[in-house]
Amino acid sequence: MKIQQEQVFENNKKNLKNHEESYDFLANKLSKDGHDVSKIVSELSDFQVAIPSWALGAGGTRFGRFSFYGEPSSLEQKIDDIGVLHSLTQTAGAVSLHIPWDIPSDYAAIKEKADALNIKFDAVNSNTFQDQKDAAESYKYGSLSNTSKAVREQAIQHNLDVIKIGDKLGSKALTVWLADGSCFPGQNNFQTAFQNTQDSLIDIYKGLPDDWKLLVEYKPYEPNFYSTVIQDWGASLMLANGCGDKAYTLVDLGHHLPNSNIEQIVSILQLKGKLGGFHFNDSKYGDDDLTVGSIKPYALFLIFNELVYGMQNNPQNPDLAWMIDASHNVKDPLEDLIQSLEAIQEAYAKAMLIDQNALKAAQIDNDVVKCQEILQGAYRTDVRPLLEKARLNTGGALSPINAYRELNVRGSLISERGKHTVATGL
Ligand code: PSV
Ligand code: MN
Ligand code: MN
Repeated sequence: MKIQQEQVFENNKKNLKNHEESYDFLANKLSKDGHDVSKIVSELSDFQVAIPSWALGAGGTRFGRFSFYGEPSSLEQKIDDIGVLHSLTQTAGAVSLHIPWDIPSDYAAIKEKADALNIKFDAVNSNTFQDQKDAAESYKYGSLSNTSKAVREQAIQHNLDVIKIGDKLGSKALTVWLADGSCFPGQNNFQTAFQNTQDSLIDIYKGLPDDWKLLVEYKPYEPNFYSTVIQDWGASLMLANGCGDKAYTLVDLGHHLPNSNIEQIVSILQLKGKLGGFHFNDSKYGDDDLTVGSIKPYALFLIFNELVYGMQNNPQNPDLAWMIDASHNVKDPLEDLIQSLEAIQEAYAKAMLIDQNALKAAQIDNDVVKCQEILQGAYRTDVRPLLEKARLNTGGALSPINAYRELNVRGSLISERGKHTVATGL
């Protein structure tokens, strides 16, 4: 299944007039308010988010999994699906692979396919949270933190292998997320587990090519429910600092205890030049991995406010690796990803409308009411015509969800691949 540019163009026709009217109205108003509208639109067109290979099939819980049919069952098919997303949204120009779920059988062919669809290989993810077939050692009691040297060595070697795989594809970052921790008090010595993890990460870091980054992802709980070795941004930052300049903290929105102030974490990490990457999703309770912006869109906007501020004011912080890390049980995964991409773009566009100078002046005056008015004024603006314009300028669909349905993408995938397919991954 490949969407032709011509199909998108035809599909846009019927909505073009409506779009032009709403865009002109909004652009006029924003220009009068002093915004550089074409700059905002081109920033939106440039903003690309990696799609994780494991989000293309229906998710599941430990209680069950309900297929959406026509799911990709090979890496080639996963790249094809991202091609569909990218044709419609022009925002999904990258893929993030999870190894060993996505080991390419033919590197040249995979690269060629991704190139043809304009898809880059973003951060590669290692997996030491599952035992692999025929592996000598088990990760049941941890990987990089394990008390057994043999287990730690196997996990280190896996990460070095993942770097090699990513290198062949053009990736420039390794993301490490560990399930390591303990389920019961007394099970682990916290200090030993942390020190083992640091030493193991340093060994991995030594194998990192010069132009690569090591992204250390944190998460407070699950699958371990008493303690997790890399539980929060502080632990991640300590470990990154212990490795060196090419190691950074990765923030996954779902990896915080309820009510954590994620925007503040993001802000301070950028100040210290240590925010390396981002996993977008949304949640009500824990690591729910729901569609981005579906539960707390205002929190997402506040995070983007800090990200925009950091991108403008913190040259010490590198460009970020953006990725969606969502998956659930009840939506067509491609529709879910389209909605997530739209929510990310919307939050980004609204954050770009914040008058940073006026906000700074109001902060200095301690005009608390004005500060809130400035933020919420931007948040309440319906920026969707700007997103439409950004997509239109780059050959995307005015309404990706409607186009996806009208072009019967899922139906075509089912007739190509069959009904009972299973995507590799969780
Ligand atoms: C863990 O919950 C996580 O967020 C990590 O990023 C993993 O790599 C990903 O989910 C997929 O399991
Ligand atoms: Mn994640
Ligand atoms: Mn997660």
